[in-house]
Amino acid sequence: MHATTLPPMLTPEFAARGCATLPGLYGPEEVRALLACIENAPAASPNFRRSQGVFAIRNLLGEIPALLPLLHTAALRELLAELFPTGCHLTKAIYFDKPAGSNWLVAWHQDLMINVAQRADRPGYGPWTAKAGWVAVQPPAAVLENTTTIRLHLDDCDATNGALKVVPGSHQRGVVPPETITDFTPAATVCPVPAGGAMLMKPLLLHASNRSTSDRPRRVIHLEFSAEELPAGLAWRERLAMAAEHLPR
Ligand SMILES: O=C(O)CCC(=O)C(=O)O
Repeated sequence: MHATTLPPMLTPEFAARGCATLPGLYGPEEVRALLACIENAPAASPNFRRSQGVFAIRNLLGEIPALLPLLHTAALRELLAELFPTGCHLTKAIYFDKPAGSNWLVAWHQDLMINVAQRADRPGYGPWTAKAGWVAVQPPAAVLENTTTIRLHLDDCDATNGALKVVPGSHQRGVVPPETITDFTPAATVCPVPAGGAMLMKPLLLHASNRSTSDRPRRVIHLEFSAEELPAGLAWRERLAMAAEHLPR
């Protein structure tokens, strides 16, 4: 088991910038085990989506439950305890493989929508979308502010193979109207992350990623955690308690 402690400056840096890089959250053996588990999964469901530019698995832990004990290491538990002292739950998990030379680019945006089990109109919730059986809604900003994304990198990642570009501090600007995003992007910076490392990110942080010009893949497990509870009648579609029994002995 590989364990790491949180650098003391990570929490204030993360709060101010809306992102932080944590190298070495997982060790090389742990990364190999995660990759093997994904590669050996039967890719039968429509949640496995392969195109020329990207291979994505939605509802990752629902599709491949064997990943959970591999992901939920003591190092992750320690990190979550630091980020969410009163506890949290997982609200979303996706796998993204941006293969070598991929043309897939992601335009500047904030992560404004959450996936819920079903529509239930509640004050502050909207707009709604429903696509291919997935219902999503924009929650009040407080829900997004109390959510943290942990992007676990399974390959060394830099500007050539699709490292995220972000605008540090933009998570403090609320929902940014799309037509004003270009006012912010001159301050953008690239976030390289070594294999086994994690990028922490607030959903309201403006982010984007380029096409790959590399011969290396960029495989990422994207996990979202929140301490918020949704109002009665609404539930995160992938909600998963981070229970102690998932921890390795
Ligand atoms: O992985 C990427 O390159 C972009 C993903 C992204 O922007 C997102 O999940 O919101």
